[in-house]
Amino acid sequence: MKSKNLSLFLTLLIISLMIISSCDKPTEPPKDNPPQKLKLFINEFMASNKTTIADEKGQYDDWVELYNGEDTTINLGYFYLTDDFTKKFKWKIPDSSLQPKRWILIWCDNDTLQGTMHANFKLSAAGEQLGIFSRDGKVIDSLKYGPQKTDTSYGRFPDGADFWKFMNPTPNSSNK
Ligand SMILES: [Ca+2]
Ligand SMILES: [Ca+2]
Repeated sequence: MKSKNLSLFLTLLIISLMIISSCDKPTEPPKDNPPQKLKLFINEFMASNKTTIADEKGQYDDWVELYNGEDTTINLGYFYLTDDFTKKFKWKIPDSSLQPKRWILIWCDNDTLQGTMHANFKLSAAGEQLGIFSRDGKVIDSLKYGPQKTDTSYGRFPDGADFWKFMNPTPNSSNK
């Protein structure tokens, strides 16, 4: 009788410990916070440039302005620019540092031999798409745009904002 009581006691003790230990366990492993989106923006572009700004060869080509909205420098060499979302890695942006709250101009003239910041595609003034992708294929920024006006740019206002409008071009400077 005594040993029976002891075994009952031990059984109850084990069950109690199991319940307590299961209560201590977190119900699921802690999840990582979703990574914050990098503030690297397609900030302004011109798909029909006749007189606004010429490249190193004196050509009035299409251009895209990127903007670093972060407080730290971004190495652009981690990213790709494309006008076709089915080809995320269409053009690798060359290794270069973009300082915080600064801009950089990329010529979209499909003439990569003219310099480092010359992409291998042009922009369609009738409207198309533009995207920045990271090298692991994540979208950093993207937009689809409609028909464009000659020597009028289309950009975010203010820099890096969600709002887009046609504007007087400000290549390499703050959107107005
Ligand atoms: Ca050119
Ligand atoms: Ca600008």
